[in-house]
Order: sequence, then structure tokens, then C-alpha cells
Amino acid sequence: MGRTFFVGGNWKMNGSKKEIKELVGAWKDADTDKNTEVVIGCPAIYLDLLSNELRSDWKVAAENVYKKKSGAYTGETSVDMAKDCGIEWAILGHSERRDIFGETDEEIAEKCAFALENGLKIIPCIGEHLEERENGTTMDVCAKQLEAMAAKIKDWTNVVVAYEPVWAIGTGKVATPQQAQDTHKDIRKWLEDNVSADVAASVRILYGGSVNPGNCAELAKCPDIDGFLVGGASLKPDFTTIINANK
Ligand code: G2H
Repeated sequence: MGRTFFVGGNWKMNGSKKEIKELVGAWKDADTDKNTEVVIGCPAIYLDLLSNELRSDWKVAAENVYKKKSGAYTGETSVDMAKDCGIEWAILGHSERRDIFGETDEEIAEKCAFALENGLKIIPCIGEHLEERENGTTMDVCAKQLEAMAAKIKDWTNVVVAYEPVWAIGTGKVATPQQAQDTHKDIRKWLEDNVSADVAASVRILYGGSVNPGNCAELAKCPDIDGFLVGGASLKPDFTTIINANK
């Protein structure tokens, strides 16, 4: 069975009510590939707004959720709160969560398992820093991040993995299609060896890191790239070009 192409947006800490309404309005009737699954990640405070305004064939993701049901966790968003706002997805373990907010592989794995067990689909992010790529440890880093998740995730049906080399994030330095394909293939092999052949064959692996309307088509041709997680370029009306990259 083929893997449905998937394009996620990740607005990070950007946008205002006015900008969201304008962007969503521009996308409303855009002719986009019906064979591509589209999910937009937005800041927690705007999840309800986006969920109400976004065209119904596209879905919304929280950019983070916590690993507890409710309680004294000031500033956090629960899985139930996201679901209460009509949200079906969560992006978890983005490198900005890891590097700026100190989230560990273990904590991210716990969040992944909790979100899945409580009914959210997840986009966990993995990827290496520049010095790790340069010293040849890209796959060691990705394997360690995956290993923590695999120890806790029981069912991979609702998991879409995002591979985002940190050196390519927001820098304009996109991985070449060959660099991305090679790592995606290694990640799929790791899943085959450490989870199962079925999971390896069916899990979508997205590339993220400076994807834009100009570079998406070449990346989309790679056999192990099943879509994208897009930051800066998902804040613009022509994000639709990226959605159509596999057409
Ligand atoms: C990587 C990506 C979105 P950008 O963080 O997750 O952002 O496309 O701006 O590099």
C-alpha cells in the first residue's frame, strides 16, 4: 500500500488573528492535490481559531502538548484541551523544543506515547546538528532519538516522523535531495530493524528544513521522502505550491 503524501505547516511562534484569517482566506478555495494530507501547526492560543477557520479538508496540529491529563503544569497545553478545540494532531520534539526548552529524548518519547494513547496523531521530529553531520554521526543521533520513542510507542499507525536536520532549519540551507533521501532511507531501515518491516513500509517520513516552493518538487521525487514539515514557507499563500509538490 502506498504512503499518502503529507505536507505539514509549522507556524512556530508567528501569526496574529488578522494574519491567520487572511492566510486561511487565501487558501480557502485553492486548488490543491486531493491526494496530499495537509496539517497546519499553530500556536496553542490560536488552535481554536484556526480549527474553526481552516478549510475542512485540512487539519490542525498543536506544536506541543504535555504528558499529563491535567493539573498544576502552568503554561502547558493538554491533549484533551487540544482535542476539545477540534485538533487531531501534535508536532512533538521539534529541535527548537529540544534545544531552547531543554526537552530530552525521554520526555519527548513520553509525550509521544501519552498523546497517541489519548487520541492524538503525532509528528515527532528528529535530526542532527551541523557538527554531528560533519563528524558522521547523523544516524547515531537519529537512532538515539528514535530508540527512545520506539521504547514507548506501542502502535505506529498514527505516527508521521519528521526528519529535520537542525543545520537546515530556517537557515535557507536545505539538504540536497540526495542527503535527505540517504538519511530517510537509513531511518526507514532503522524502523525495519528495530520496530517492524510493516511499520518501516507504512510510516511516512517527512523532510523539514528550509523547504520552499522552489525546492520542494526535487525533494518530493525522492522515494523515501513522503512529504514535508514546513516552517517559514507555510506562513505564505504560496504554501499551496508545496502541497502540490507531488502532483
Ligand atoms: C524546520 C521547519 C519547520 P523552516 O523547523 O519545522 O522550519 O521550514 O522554516 O526551516
